[in-house]
Amino acid sequence: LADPIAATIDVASQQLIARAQQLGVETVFDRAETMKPCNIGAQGTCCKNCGMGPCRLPLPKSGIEGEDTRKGLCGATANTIAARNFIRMIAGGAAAHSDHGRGVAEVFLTAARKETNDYQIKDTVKLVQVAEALGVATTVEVDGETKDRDLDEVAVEVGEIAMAEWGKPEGEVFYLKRAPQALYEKWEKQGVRPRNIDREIVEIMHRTHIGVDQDYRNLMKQGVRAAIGDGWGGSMLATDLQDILFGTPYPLQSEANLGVMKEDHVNLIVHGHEPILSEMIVAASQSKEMLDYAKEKGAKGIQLSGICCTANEILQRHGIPPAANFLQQELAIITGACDAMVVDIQCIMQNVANVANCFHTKLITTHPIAKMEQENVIHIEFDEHYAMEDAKRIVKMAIDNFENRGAEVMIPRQKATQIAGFGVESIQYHLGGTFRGDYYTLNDNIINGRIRGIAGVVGCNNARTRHNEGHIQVVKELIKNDVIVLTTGCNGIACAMEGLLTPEAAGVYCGAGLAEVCETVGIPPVLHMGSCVDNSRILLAATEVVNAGGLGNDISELPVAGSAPEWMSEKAISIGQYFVASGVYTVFGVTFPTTGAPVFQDFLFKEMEKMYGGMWDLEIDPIKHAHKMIAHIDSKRKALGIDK
Ligand code: NFS
Repeated sequence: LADPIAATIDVASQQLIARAQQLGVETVFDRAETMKPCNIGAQGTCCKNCGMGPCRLPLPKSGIEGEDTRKGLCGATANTIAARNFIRMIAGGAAAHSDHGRGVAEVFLTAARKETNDYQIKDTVKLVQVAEALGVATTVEVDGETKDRDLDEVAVEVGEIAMAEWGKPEGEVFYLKRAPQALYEKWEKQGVRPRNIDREIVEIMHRTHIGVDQDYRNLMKQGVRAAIGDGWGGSMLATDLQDILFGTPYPLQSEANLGVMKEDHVNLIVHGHEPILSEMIVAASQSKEMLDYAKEKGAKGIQLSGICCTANEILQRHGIPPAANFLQQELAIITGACDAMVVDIQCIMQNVANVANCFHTKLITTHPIAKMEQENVIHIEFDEHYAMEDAKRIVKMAIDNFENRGAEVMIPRQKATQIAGFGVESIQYHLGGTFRGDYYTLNDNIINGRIRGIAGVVGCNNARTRHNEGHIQVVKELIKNDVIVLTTGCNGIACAMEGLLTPEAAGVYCGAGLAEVCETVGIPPVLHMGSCVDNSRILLAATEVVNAGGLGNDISELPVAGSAPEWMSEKAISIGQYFVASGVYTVFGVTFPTTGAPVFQDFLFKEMEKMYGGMWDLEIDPIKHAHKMIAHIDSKRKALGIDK
């Protein structure tokens, strides 16, 4: 069994891991003790792309002396195998983000065509911005006069053009042109501009089939192209269309951690990634009809909370608190107070079904592409045409289950206050110039050195390392050294639980320069930018910093760095790669899936910088991890001539 204290830094989680062990319920933390990863697979040098294998090419303990003669049956080298595996991970991650985006685009089009009453176009300012970025006209000439076009018409056209981004037969992804000109030109020169979102993912599957692409540089060229199609395509469209449908987030107050659950309330938890369903659940759970019904059933109210990126979506738009990040999903059920957990897609552990089976919790899958084999799982397929009806059915199921709770409820007390909901627009509001309406104040504070640089710290939890420890140590070390942090995903939830997402955290944890800026404008030193598809917000914020002037012509010239201290998903690899290809030095913690192919790894860690200005790195120690980022930030400051 796992040692609860060694498994996580979070006290609430420690209590619930111990609780699970008392009750004989197994969790991911225990499994991480009993099953260790395969050494060859972890190095990235196991090839199972055909039936002659798996061919296993581990790096000898003593390293390679002289020529590397390792080969698979077909002759594939360690470099080829690791590169194929790596870009298949990019394909998996890019597909996940982009297919989520496609789902949003479909609902968007349904709403634009007014085929549903449950979804409407909410943010027309963003609609016009997105229309312009997609080449949709927003004005018309009438009798020689320029007039605004009817927004309903614009919305339908935006929906149709957006949908085509996944599979259009010619041209390139529209949003590439939103990048700084110098970056766009780099992509052009390297031949990595994605033609459409789906094609680049399909081409990865083709090129990694046996006997196709056997040059790691050429394989990576395709990996980069698909990753750009994710960050500057599928993910960015997901964010934009979600903002138009559900509202662009603005800073708001909420809480985080398992202590947000309430014993005398119906606890309904939404887990997964798409806000399509969870937006409706928010509305349903706040409706008078459902609240009355909950009271009728003996509850004081309905406490909705979230896990993983669905949590971040409804946090940033409605202030609904996240109860947990990735590694705490089983623990939310072990409280004994989770009346229903509703899941859609991505990052849902199959074991939640086994845990739910030990309690009264109803586990409900909702997406046609994400079901579970266990018999206790209920499937309610969500249909956007009957969105509210479906949502009410789910909320009602949670309410009906309230009375079935066992006696043994244990909700930890721990929760923290947080301010979330930052984005390109709100950073402009808080850190823009009064008259200029751009990122002037932010740039000015970077130039004068109060803010040393900007870090994007994002990503998952990984059961192979102590839960949240890497996240918190990296972020604290950065802000201590005056680096402002932009966060998304499970890092955002970890920072919230630790109390880092409050303006008051500035005085406690920050260096003097960053503390002064945060206190003056009243923002936290760590700005929560949303879910993992919202990393696209970080790309656009970086572009705004370039456009505001004084810090070079490209993202690669900025004093910025990226990090995923506890990554585990394929999505993280795709995100890392589009940050690298956008010019950002990006450090991962825990492990890296190419260590068995040193030449290929060198290509990612060193040579890539010459091509894109950004490169990968691996640093397991969180403090060294942060200092590698700071050293990079300092080198960029020096190159800009702003080091004092
Ligand atoms: Ni991101 Fe979100 Fe968390 Fe990792 Fe999973 S929830 S999309 S993949 S585990 S950060």
